[in-house]
Amino acid sequence: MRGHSVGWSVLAVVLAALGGTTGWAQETAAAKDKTITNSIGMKLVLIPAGEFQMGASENDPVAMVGEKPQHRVRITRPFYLGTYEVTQAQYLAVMGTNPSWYSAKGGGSKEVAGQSTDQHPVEYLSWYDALKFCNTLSEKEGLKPFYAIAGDAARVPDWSGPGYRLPTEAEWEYACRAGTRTLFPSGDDPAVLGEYAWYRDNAQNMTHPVGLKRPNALGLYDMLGNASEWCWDGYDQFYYANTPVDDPRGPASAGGRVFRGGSWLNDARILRSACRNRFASQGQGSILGFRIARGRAPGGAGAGDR
Ligand SMILES: [Ca+2]
Repeated sequence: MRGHSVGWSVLAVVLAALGGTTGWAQETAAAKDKTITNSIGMKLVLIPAGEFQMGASENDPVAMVGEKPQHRVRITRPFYLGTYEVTQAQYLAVMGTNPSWYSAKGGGSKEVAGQSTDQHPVEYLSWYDALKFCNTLSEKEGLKPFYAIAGDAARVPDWSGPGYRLPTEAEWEYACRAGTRTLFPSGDDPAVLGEYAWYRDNAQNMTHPVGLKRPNALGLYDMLGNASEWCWDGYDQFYYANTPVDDPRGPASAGGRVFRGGSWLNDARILRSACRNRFASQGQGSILGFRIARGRAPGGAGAGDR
């Protein structure tokens, strides 16, 4: 898998070689902080704070009602986001199970016969399963679990907590766009999507190992396509008309949870950066996985980094 982490490591070495002054040392530290690798080898990229135009523009002819109005959103705190979708091997390492449809024991075993699916995205897991993965991984690393889960209720006691979590829908779109305002992070032309994404035109009806396509400008792979990705937020198609500017986290109550990015199943229309989708929080699907996020401790990398 290609990765920005390699680039940053090289940069850090170069800076270290040139170093000696405080300025260089600080820059070296800053470069190293751009990616972190956690206890099970998951890489996360630092996403800087900033603002963007969320949602589809009025000129987008295929946008759905829930994608408008386009509106200004500020992400007020930097955060880390998984470089890749959570893989089947990582999910198995943390949870002891692999629910994936496209695995040797899954319903889609014929499609992936004869190949290891360790590096494929985990899928066929509910939104609650994704939250539980985050909490279990936090506990393994000695971090306070981010979510309080009781039966069908899940809440966030402290949004500044250090534990692993799902990105919010706004964080996801902000990271996906990586400064772009076009239909896709690669521009408006769907003809080049195959370089960046596994989707209907090239995926042959199944998931693929993460990280084989080109990343976006932030070094994030498979944001579009491969597995769709659960986000924290509940879905309300009218939410964009009343959303807060700063760090929106979805409506207080809603039917279903948001997932983003489109998948191996979908055509280019569903892979647009603005496209929203939803599914029951207890639902599972062979198109639907996730990537993890976590907060950034003041003055340094994520607390408890190793
Ligand atoms: Ca994806």
